[in-house]
Amino acid sequence: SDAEVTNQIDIQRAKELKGISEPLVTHMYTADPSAHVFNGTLYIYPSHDIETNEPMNDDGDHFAMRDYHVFSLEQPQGIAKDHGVALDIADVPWASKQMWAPDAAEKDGTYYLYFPARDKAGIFRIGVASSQTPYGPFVAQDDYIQGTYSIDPAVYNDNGDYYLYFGGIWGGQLQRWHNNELSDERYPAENEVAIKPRVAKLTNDMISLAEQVREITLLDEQGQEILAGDTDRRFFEGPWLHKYAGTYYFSYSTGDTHKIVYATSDNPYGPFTYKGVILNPVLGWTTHHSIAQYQGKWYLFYHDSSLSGGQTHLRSIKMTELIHQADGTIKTIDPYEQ
Ligand code: FUB
Repeated sequence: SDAEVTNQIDIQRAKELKGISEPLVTHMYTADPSAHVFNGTLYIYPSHDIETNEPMNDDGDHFAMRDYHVFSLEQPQGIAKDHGVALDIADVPWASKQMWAPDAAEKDGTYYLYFPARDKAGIFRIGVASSQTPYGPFVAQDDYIQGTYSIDPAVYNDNGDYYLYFGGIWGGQLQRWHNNELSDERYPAENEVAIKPRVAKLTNDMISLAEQVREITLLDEQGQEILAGDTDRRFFEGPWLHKYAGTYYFSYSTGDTHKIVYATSDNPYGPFTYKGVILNPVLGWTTHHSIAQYQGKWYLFYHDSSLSGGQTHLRSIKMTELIHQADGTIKTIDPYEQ
């Protein structure tokens, strides 16, 4: 499969390439870093990668994670403090396996951890857990958030309105959802509009959807919707939203073309117009990021598989400065020195 081939190539490349930044955590494998600044401290909410006997396949069965740890940093690139287990799958009544990329949000002094996992029927759903501290431990709701599906939640706080972005194709199962109903697996043809990422506003209590899940339209520079065959630009997984100078930036992974790209809009629901590449491919099949401002500078949080010698399911989180240029575009980052 594509996953295996990429992994074999990467083991060779891992020995040769020098990263522009070092792993923030080295005593365990971590991935999918969602970063937020709470009370002046930088917190990172990553996946916790583990060794597994599961087969490596295009559904991502080899990503068999079972818990989350939260990390905090007192300065950029500083030592990441491990706050221990924040949530274990054994304490999530509805979940069966695969605790994938999480995110967190704060409201009125309570912290919420949003996370995907397969339910007992094997369908990915998004759950929520809460804590009185940013680092947990978090207590999960008994059931997943009704109306959610697929993976990779990212919550954006727009002056007190909280938007839940989510979705991922292939292993993330978005191709099984049509008009918010679970159905057969259907991919569009290459010349049809690509599968769209999703968004819904959260209720005031942060644990339910306040509206029907909406699809997010992604346009190219000519105002045409991005097509399924445009694999360098179409949405694959890992949505993230940030705002800069009044503009909403929607960024995501292109999956099998291994890039982090972005599109902009004047509305958090979109439509978003494609602008360019934020991060060139990293070692390992997956690429997954977040963007946050800390101590006056913007940073990209990302992962690669350099520490594990290129093993695709054993990743390490990193951070590097992200530059918004004068015209609002983001400077493309190459993760390895030339
Ligand atoms: O970490 C498991 C999955 O791999 C994430 O949910 C995806 O975004 C990809 O990084």
